[in-house]
Amino acid sequence: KAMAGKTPERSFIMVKPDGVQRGLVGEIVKRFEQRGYTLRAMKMMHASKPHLEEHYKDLSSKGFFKDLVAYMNSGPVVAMVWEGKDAVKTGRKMLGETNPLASAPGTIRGDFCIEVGRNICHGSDSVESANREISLWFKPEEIIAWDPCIKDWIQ
Ligand code: 3AN
Repeated sequence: KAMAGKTPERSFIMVKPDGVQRGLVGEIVKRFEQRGYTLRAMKMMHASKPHLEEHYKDLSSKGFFKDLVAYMNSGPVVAMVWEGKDAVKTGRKMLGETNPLASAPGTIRGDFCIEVGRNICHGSDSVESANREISLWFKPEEIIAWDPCIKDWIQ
């Protein structure tokens, strides 16, 4: 098996409030499933402003920070942990660029949005961020160990 002996990488992927309101949860989940990633955790929640400020603390000096937190607090999000080979970098590729106008067609943002402040999804930008974000959004017992046998075919 390709994965034998290796700890598979995990990324924190989130459908933002606009993605939830536009009915794109299934579309985003579908793309990670069909690419071959394994879903380890998923929950819908209406995140508090302090929680979102912690999530985006690296951006706290930016002019758009307050609007970003208000947007993310405007409705429920769907938080997920996806696992598999190169999950962080490939997850970002699947999402597209931060600015949807720079995102290639075929990416999630390149197919579904045009506005940087309404870019429908989030993906961790490094393995370190992924670990930090996963422990911010999920308790250890919410991350489910299971073994989809299909991974023998796709990983
Ligand atoms: P990404 O979401 O691609 O990791 P970050 O972490 O730089 O990008 O930005 C986090 C979020 O902040 C973006 N998803 C977007 O919603 C918002 N954002 C980033 N840059 C801008 C900007 N120039 N104007 C408004 N919002 C922005």
